[in-house]
Amino acid sequence: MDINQVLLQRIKMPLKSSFETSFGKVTEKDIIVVRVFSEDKVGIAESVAMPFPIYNEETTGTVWYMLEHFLIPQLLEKGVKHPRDVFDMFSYIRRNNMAKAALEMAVWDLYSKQNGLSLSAVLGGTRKEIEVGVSIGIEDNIDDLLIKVNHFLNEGYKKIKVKIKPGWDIEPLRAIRNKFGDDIPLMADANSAYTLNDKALLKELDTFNLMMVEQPLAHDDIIDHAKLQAEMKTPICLDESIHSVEDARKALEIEACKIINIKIGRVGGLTEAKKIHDLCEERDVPVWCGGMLEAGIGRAHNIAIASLSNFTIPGDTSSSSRYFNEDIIFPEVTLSKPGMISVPERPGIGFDINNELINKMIVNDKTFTK
Ligand code: OSB
Ligand code: MG
Repeated sequence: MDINQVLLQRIKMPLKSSFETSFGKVTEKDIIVVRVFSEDKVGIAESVAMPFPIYNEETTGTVWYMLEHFLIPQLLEKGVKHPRDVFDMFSYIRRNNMAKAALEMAVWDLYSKQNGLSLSAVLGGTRKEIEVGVSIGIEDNIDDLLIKVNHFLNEGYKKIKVKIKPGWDIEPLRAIRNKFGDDIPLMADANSAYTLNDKALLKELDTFNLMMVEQPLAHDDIIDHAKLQAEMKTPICLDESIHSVEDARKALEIEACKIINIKIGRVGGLTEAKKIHDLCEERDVPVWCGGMLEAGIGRAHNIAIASLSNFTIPGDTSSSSRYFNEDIIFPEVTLSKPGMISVPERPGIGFDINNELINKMIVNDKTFTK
């Protein structure tokens, strides 16, 4: 593929409002924009790690370190024939999936552009439009939460996901059901805030007709999730526990979940994300594309993977305006109709880059050449 240069730009982007989960609060987006250059084309991606190691073990800083010291030198030295080779090339390096993914996703975009095809087409996507939902953080009070739910339902979002934690679980869910009825598509994400000692409370979630409960138990567990799933009617969806297609296979084998949230960064890139998608499709297990509060470039990659056939549940990819006053792509991600985003048909990710805005927000950059 003739990759001769890589550019990293670390940028800090203001979020419209802070986003709180059971593990903490994010107040700004701290990302690395990765560009891989060949003779006449540029592939692009953004890192999804958080600034602190609270969702997984990675941070924006560790992603930069891994890219600079291990991943980029190797890619420039060895080169690849196809983007799927990137994952294999890095497989001897343990974990650091978000760092690997940031580079691999840029190579996929480059490959699509070199072949004049959309990223969706190159990945085997079949949808022209994807169904999307929205994720709502832990709010200060129930009234604020209900205002947000109302707002996003009016925009047509097809899934309302609310963050829960001990002390903010039954009450907010009950308030939403009381106000908006039993039919709105609702789910809860606990980000590992509970243990099996909370079984009685978790079983009470069965009374809310939720689409699923996401990652109720430990981030590194599948055994207790299997025990819980055996006693709960509500499907469990795993997020944090699944880092690879092998993790997915094992979780499904012991029935630790009935649904998988696929995040490209968490699993080390688009190649592995597609493998998990394919495995789940074979086994009739639905998947959806999770979010990491991505800026536009990350959203574009999510839209491409979510166009694959087994992404049958609306994902977390909302419009750019959900989190940002101004996004780093043109056009920004918007809903093509209520609750839908259209999949771009142009080559690569299908969006242009707002370099002027990126340049205003750079805190560090570095060019690597062969
Ligand atoms: O658990 O899905 C999660 C954001 C940051 C880290 C973890 C998660 C989330 C979200 C946000 O739920 C989803 C989005 O991008 O809108
Ligand atoms: Mg989650």
